[in-house]
Amino acid sequence: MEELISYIQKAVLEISDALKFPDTSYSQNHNSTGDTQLKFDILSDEIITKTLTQCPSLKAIISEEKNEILTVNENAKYIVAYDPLDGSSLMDVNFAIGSIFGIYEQKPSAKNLKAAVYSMYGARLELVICEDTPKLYRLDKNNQFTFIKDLKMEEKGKINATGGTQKFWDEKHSKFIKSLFEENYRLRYSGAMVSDINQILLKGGGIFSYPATKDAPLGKLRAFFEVFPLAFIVEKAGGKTTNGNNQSLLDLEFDAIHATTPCFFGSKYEISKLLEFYNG
Ligand code: P6P
Repeated sequence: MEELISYIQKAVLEISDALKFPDTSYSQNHNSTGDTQLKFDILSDEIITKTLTQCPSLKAIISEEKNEILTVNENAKYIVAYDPLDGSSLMDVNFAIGSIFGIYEQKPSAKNLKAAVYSMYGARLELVICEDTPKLYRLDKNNQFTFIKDLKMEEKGKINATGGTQKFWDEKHSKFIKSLFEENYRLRYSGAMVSDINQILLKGGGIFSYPATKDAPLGKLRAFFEVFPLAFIVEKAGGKTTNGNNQSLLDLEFDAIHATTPCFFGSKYEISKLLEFYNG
């Protein structure tokens, strides 16, 4: 596992360097989810693929930017599912964005998730690496990742990150979101899931929601390389997750590698409150 994580660090460093002078234009291509690909989406996917395929313990790759699973070494142990540049549509406004990695043993399934990693390409380059405990690292002056602290979610927070187009929310979701604002929660939503959940983790609490909506009844966010890795990290930090009905996003099973799901990540108080609104 440590060897594979060191290859992820190498890829993240190369993406971070390339982001200093990026081409922010769009390609002519679309990914499996129908998103028009930025040239930098394709470049970051190429950087990760080129780097990770050098790792002897890599069995296969699942990527937001690849239609199919890419088998590398049938006899190796780990499958890595990644979003090479989550929030890439915000590159043109210079918002913080990141790469998300889920590391699965033998088979891509939430119960086989053994580690999750995400990077934050912001004012500083940071990494959160989670096997048993989410650990924050920061790139130092010697170009080394230095451990900063363990991440822990409090019982309750103040941040409300409200995804999805509001006019397409159903009534119970609108009532839930309104109830948090009536408790003085603050709206903190950038449009990059990894950055919005990173803020909730580092501020110690709150909720990120991307519900089923009339225009996305199965949700928008992808299970294997967005939802499961971040749910793994939030739960290891002491938070809770749900799809609006169950007790954990990590109980969900999907076959399609680009499957999406409604998803909620947060402190215990906010998730319990959501489940009351969602299930009467
Ligand atoms: P909306 C970015 O494209 C992304 O996949 C997530 O990072 C983000 O949370 C979501 O889509 C934003 O979607 O519909 O709010 O613009």
